[in-house]
Amino acid sequence: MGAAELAAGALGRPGSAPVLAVGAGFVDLTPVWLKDVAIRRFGSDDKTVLLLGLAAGIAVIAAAIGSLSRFRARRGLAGLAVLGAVGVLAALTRPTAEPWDALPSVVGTAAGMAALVLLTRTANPATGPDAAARRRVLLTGAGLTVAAVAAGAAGRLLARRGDVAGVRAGLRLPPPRGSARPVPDGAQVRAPGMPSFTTSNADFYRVDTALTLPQVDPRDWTLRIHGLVARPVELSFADLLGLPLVERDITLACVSNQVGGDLAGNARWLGAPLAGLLRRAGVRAGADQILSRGADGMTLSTPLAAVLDGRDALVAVGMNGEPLPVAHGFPARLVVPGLYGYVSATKWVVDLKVTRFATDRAYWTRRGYAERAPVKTFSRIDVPRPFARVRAGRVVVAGTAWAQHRGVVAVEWQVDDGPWRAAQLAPVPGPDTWRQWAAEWDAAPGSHTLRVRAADGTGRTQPAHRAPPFPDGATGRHSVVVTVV
Ligand SMILES: Nc1nc2c(c(=O)[nH]1)N[C@H]1C(S)=C(S)[C@@H](COP(=O)(O)O)O[C@H]1N2
Ligand SMILES: [Mo]
Repeated sequence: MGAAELAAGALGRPGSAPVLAVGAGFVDLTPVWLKDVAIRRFGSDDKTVLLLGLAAGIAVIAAAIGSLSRFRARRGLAGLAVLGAVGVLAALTRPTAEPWDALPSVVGTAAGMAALVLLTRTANPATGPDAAARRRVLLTGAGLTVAAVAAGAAGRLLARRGDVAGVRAGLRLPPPRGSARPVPDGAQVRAPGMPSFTTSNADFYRVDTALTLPQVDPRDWTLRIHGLVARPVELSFADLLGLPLVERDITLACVSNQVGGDLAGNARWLGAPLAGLLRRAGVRAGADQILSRGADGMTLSTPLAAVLDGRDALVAVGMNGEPLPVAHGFPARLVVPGLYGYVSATKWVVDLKVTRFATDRAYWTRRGYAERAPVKTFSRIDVPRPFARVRAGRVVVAGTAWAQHRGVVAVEWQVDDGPWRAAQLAPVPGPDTWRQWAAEWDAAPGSHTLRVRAADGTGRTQPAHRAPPFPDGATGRHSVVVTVV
């Protein structure tokens, strides 16, 4: 594994290292129910958990190969060859694969075989095993371990040559031509425990399938717009920054978000209006989908009608006054208000194909997720926290609601099975952000259930029916049990 890491680092293709390639293949093969379990249980740590699991699995297999080799080295060599073949297969089947991505697994397998032969030779000298042989095995093993760790570390260091953090830090974005409506005073409900109206880049949720973050240098970046268009367009990053950029507050939400969940964030995005770029390319009749692709090979399908209906769909380059963080799509991503991330928010975007739903399917829609996935009206109680103990008397109940692009027009809350009461709505810059709400509760001692529901700009109230995130977003009302003392 160390030798393979070194090879991957030397190639400048960190994702071709066998552990990462196999992990990425694993992500693609994971059934949606297991993916939802993983996101629910581990959230943004899902990737770490997967890699730790893989490492443990490899350790067990390696131990098995080791004991197989005690009497017949050939069996161990065969075992290693199988492991290597899995690595090669995984590396070559990545959507971004190049033929030489097979190399790290080949190098790793060769190094593993050499190490195994060396160890078995040391263990079984012609004279038969003795105390001296045992000492030699331990020394050889220790030496090989040191070499492996050093190779792995060197590989990681080499891989960092491709990091774009430095380029990003040196980048200056132009100011917006159209600035965002200011966030109104009072958008932030001031109660301890309330999330910030604008989510900082550091706190912004992250959901993607990328085990290694794509390192896309803006100097090499291009965005191609092609397919059912009259004039295909190809933009460099400088071209993009030369367009009139606008700044908008938009709340992004993930379809995997559960009732009461926090897979959503609100940021101020700086970007070029996507509709203008499509008009420049000249969308041809019959098209109804934009199939976008990220540098990670991910594909997303977005209904063309939503992008062209006048909403602020952006090719975003900035997030909260900075270039996009690498984890959030540097140097450019899509943001479309009102649609779940998996049908709109392509990070590291490099390609837009104007096409038809009947012709092309994207990563998640191929796995059964809905093609049309407007964000469902959602409301959440943020304070008090679940199972909090609060003092009887005046208690602040507050939270967050969203119905992007339709807007939240009412939030109601309920204690136990009592009447629904209107909560106070905080002001918002527009219908594309989430909206905070608050109410005052005269709490009587005992255990109580607080419940919330929101209504959107179309007049519809969030349904009580509980549905899981698959295939087009969870429904149900959030409730919190608290103890009043
Ligand atoms: N290239 C790429 N873009 C992607 C994804 C991905 O896996 N790869 N995931 C999508 C999903 S499911 C969501 S919810 C949003 C999340 O954006 P964030 O990580 O910036 O919050 O990105 C979307 N864009
Ligand atoms: Mo998502």
